[in-house]
Amino acid sequence: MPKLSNKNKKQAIPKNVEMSDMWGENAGTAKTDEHPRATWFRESKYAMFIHWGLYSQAANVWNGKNWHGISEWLMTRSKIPVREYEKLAASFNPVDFDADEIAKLAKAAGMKYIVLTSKHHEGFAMFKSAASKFNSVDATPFKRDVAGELADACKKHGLGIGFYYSQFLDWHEKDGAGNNWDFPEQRDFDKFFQGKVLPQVTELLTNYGPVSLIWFDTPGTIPRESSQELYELVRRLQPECLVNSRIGNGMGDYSSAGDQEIPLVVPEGLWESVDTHNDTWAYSQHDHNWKTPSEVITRLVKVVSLGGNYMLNIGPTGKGLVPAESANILREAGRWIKKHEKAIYGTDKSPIPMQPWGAITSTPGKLYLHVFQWPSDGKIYLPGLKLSKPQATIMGSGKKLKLIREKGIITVEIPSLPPVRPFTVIELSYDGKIKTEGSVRILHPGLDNIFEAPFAETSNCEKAKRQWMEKFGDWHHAEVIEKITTGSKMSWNFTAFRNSLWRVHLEYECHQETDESEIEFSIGETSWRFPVFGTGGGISRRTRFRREMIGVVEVPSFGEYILKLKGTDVKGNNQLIIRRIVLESI
Ligand code: H79
Repeated sequence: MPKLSNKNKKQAIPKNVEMSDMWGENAGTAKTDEHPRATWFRESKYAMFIHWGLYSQAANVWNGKNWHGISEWLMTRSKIPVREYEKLAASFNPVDFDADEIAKLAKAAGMKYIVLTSKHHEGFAMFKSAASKFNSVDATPFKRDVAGELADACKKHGLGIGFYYSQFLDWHEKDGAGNNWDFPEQRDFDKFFQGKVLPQVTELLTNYGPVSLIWFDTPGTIPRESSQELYELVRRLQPECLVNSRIGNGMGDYSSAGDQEIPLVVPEGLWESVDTHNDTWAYSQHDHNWKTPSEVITRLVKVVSLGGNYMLNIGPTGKGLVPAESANILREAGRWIKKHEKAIYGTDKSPIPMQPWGAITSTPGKLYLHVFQWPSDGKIYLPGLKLSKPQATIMGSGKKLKLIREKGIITVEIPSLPPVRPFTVIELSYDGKIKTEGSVRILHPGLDNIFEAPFAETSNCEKAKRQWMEKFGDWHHAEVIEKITTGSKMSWNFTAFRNSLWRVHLEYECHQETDESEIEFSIGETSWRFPVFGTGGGISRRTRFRREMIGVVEVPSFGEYILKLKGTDVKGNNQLIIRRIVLESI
């Protein structure tokens, strides 16, 4: 064990650990763009997360009962006693595990680094550890060092390697946080921290060559001194190793968004989104809800267009195999990514927010237009941008596209059908520097035009984030406007090209006591009032947005407009939240 600089007071963690900081989101976090590995991180864009441990063998079934949701939490859900859980180790023999195959899969998928759960909350180390015999070498018939094999395979294939390490929750240890069914008594967190966490993190950073990053998780109520000590340990052992924000207490070199969260607005500093492929991180026998290749690509590109990295998870089985559907989907997405690598790796964020047709990535002198919705009017508009000598081609074929200026807005003329499936990317070159000016939102004919909460101007109400679970531990996130009362105002500016007709939908959640509250909608001279209805939210604690049609509006002619919503008679106390308004082309 290393000599520790900080003096450590005994830290008692309360019996019922309140997860006050699940994801380190209370952090000030991660503004170190000067980190030695910052450029590598920023350019990599796409990574593989692997959740693999004893829970993979149980596959979300215990004593014949199926659990749904995140399967690495099985031990707490079934309140499995430590002694019984340890039997999973005694039969853990994933003979099909092949680190080389997994590295090859990551390569084929287009991923640049791999992060393995070296120890999840269950407390089992997937590496040889002198600090705890509860590890893949000493406690199993398998007797292999998974972290080591994967680190070697990554090195061989030119991939980065990172280790997930759960530094606060540890259900195997009396003094780790979280296990109240075996260990109801007061715990001595620092004893666990000094005796297991620091030594194991030391092992990870000593025995496997250069480690690209350490991915801590679920800081909960970890003491500030512990986060600090951990951070200093990493810095000392491997100065180039990146640390994510879930180390807790506002520390870390980059920030991880919430589980499965893809933000709408560019976060500060270096950042990433982490995502499940289905609705669990670790393998579950009965979860087949895979994101399709198109969804994987869309989510990756959205994140990259906001300047972040996308880390997508796989959950190998108890035998060490990646589920075939998951692997095939990743490879399929990878084929598209390979053809469009210039539009992804090493790119920077978009100069304007998401457009109705898709998202933009950029490099100096180029914009890459990733078209998710192919417009039926044969045009892609680029509102708010001024470019000198722009030229457009289709990525792949190099076919030139005509560019025109329509009412001062750069417009790309596109063929009637997308030439590349599932998505076509248009490469737009220009001279000199990009300039942004004027409205970045235009009503795009033939498409759904979405007015999202974070882009509204508001008064007497507030922008906020909501998160909830669908299946257990399967997080969903929404950005909304809350604290809406009588007199609240929300507005969005936009440009319209010509006379056009739109169906208006409102996506909101409204509790029963606020049922039949009244809101006013207006665009230009047109306005009307409409009721909102209880959506049933709050009963199951899951947010249940409802997308309700509220009318049809005519936008008279070319010009600048403001879409406004106003609370005219809102009952209840903060019981209505608005997520977005959608103008659907008629
Ligand atoms: O490793 C994956 C998850 O197991 C881990 N993060 C990802 C990357 C994770 N651990 N905890 N959490 C995510 C969030 C914890 C949420 C909680 Fe709960 C809400 C803990 C207590 C209430 C969900 C519901 C878990 C237990 C009950």
